[in-house]
Amino acid sequence: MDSDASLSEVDPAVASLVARDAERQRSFVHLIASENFVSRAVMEAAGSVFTNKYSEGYPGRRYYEGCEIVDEVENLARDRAKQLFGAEYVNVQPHSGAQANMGVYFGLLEAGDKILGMSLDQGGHLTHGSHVNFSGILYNFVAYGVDPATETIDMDELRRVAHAERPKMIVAGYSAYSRLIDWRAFREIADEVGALLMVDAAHIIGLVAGGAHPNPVPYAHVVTATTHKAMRGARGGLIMANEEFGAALDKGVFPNAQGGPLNNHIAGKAVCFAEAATPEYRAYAAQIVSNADAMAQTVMDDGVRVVSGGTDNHLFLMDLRSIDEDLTGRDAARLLYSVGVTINFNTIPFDPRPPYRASGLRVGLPAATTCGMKEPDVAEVARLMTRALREREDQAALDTVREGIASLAAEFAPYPADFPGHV
Ligand code: DSN
Repeated sequence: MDSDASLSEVDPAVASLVARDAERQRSFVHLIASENFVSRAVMEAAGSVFTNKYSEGYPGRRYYEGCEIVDEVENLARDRAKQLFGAEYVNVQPHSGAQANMGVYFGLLEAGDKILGMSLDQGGHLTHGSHVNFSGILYNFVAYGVDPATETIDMDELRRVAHAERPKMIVAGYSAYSRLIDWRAFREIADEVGALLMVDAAHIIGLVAGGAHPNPVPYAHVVTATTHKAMRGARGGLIMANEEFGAALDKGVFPNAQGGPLNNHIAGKAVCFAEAATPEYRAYAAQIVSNADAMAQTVMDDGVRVVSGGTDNHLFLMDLRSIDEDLTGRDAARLLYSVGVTINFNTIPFDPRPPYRASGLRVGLPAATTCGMKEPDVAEVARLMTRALREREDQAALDTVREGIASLAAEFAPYPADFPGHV
């Protein structure tokens, strides 16, 4: 093997796919709430020689020799996260948010235990009890949702369900919920029924790191998160808790849920925790929230219904039925992709349509904000999007929208044109 040869020399097919996706990333306006653009520093760490090392176990207790340096990088990542979020215990080994949640359930619960979680169609996550996911297969999930009138969590109803069901765990934290969450109230309810409170903060952890959303760590027994959404780090998961749960959570992740950690990604997590501790990142987190609010206000001014009437965080949900009863989320997302916007369709609370068609679009601002967009820019994107959706039969209108989006994408590109897409 010629280990010095470049990707394009060794494998032109893969090199060309990387280049094409780099070009796709540069050419669109990106509004998928869970995506972002990492720094070159994060990409270098995630693409580093740490990918070569096996290290089952934890720092100081490994099943392989030669782990003294990965011990240092894992300790560095853990210490930085502890400092950033005020956590006593941190586990940076989960490969993803789903694996982090699996590690918690395996570590703190028995199969068959009852858990209260928000249903997927109202804003929850696959790993909060969906019947097609390990969580719904192995555990006895009882679903809670949002209030039909306010489309926000009704804490009185949650308390009633918790007292009636007496779950072992309550899961808070969502994938498509645009309002602040009252962590203290959740903890009070959990304490009243003797349940553990798990907060899945995957979507909002970057806002928490930047001081733009209340921190769940002081209230929850355990917090899970991902590092690649608004957090803007290498792909992966994270668990935080008080020290008393540390041994059980360590075991829940390894050996219960996973084998060898992805040390290159742990290095990339360490870098993003350092980046998130800077004043620039705090400004970034505040700008995400401000951009989301500006964009939601603009689409509402344009006559589009936004679930719960707005947003306090990085995302919001558009109810497409307010544009046209027959317009599905899937068709709207495809149309917007054709004019240069990446976005995902999503169910809205009490959606009459199934998830693969859905009646909503989930609009997220972390990636566009990384690209430097401010309130007037995202308002312009919002106007172009609603125009495309309303005038979707009019080719000339769609061409005008496409030109407008292309010009914004060029002005606010995530990486320079000569950026190779890998390092
Ligand atoms: N798939 C992620 C999201 O888009 O929210 C959650 O895992």
